[in-house]
Amino acid sequence: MTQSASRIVTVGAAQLGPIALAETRAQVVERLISHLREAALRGCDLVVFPELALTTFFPRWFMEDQAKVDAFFEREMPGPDTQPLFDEAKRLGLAFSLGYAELTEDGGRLRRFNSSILVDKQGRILGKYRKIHLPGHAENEPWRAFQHLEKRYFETGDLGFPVFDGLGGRIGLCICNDRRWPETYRVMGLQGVEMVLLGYNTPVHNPPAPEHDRLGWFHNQLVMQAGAYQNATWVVGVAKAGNEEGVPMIGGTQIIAPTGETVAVAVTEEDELITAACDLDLGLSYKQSVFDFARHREPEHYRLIVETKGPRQDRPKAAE
Ligand code: CDV
Repeated sequence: MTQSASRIVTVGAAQLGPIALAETRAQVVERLISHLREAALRGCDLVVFPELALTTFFPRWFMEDQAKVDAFFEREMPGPDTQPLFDEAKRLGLAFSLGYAELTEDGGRLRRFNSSILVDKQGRILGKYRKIHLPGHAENEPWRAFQHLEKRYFETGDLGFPVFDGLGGRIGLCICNDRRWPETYRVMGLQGVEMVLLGYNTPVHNPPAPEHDRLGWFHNQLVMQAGAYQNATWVVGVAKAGNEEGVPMIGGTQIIAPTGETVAVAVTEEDELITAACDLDLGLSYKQSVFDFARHREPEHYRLIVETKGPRQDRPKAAE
């Protein structure tokens, strides 16, 4: 009997420690390249970098001068500062995903997104995702210890939750706050996703709800493990961690199997690479049994999910 080819993807989850405001793109790219070299030594196929991995997490500051804001954005990808990352990854034969702030011109209009790309081993961009769940607020809220102005600086992503064929499997991208929403994983699950790559910047302190602060690490793990298990997919969650410009952010970078189990986890809040050999077929038995969507889902009863944004006061009538 012929055996099917193995579908092992060795993944490096490349956690970053803090990026200082004063750090240049070239300095940050050097840090990313160090991760690539370590990943190649450890036999990786794919390296996953965090959300907004080229700069400090700038939505923590209220800025009125758009030129100052735009200094955190990339106008081309790769551009002069990021080309060395693409070149080194190609030389090492590594695919990677990278989060960055994207500034693009569309019909004469400037548009800004919190984006992530998947780059194949030949240095070609296989796919792009633009963050859909933008947390925080749009106006200055000086009562906060720090701001979270993603709703001011970015538009809601317009590419849906696409999945891409690559690395012998089906890869999905999402970003940070997206990981808290079951819809994110399910939309990708319905496209047969086998590995979800996501980066995050999650402050320990949540100004509107400080009672959540002690639970940040737990919630991080909870949502990613649930997303993995319920959709029979690998999930690779990668932090930018540590004390960045006075704001402590959680680590907890981890690689989660379709069983829902974490198989590798970072133990620092600094630049740290964790790796795992991920068998893309590990989700198959779940996709064919408890989570055989075609057999067991009942979408007729899930209508509210797409018909309503917030909770409704009027409750749909129960069937007679
Ligand atoms: N970058 C993020 O999206 N951060 C949010 C914080 C603000 C809660 C997160 O969901 O981790």
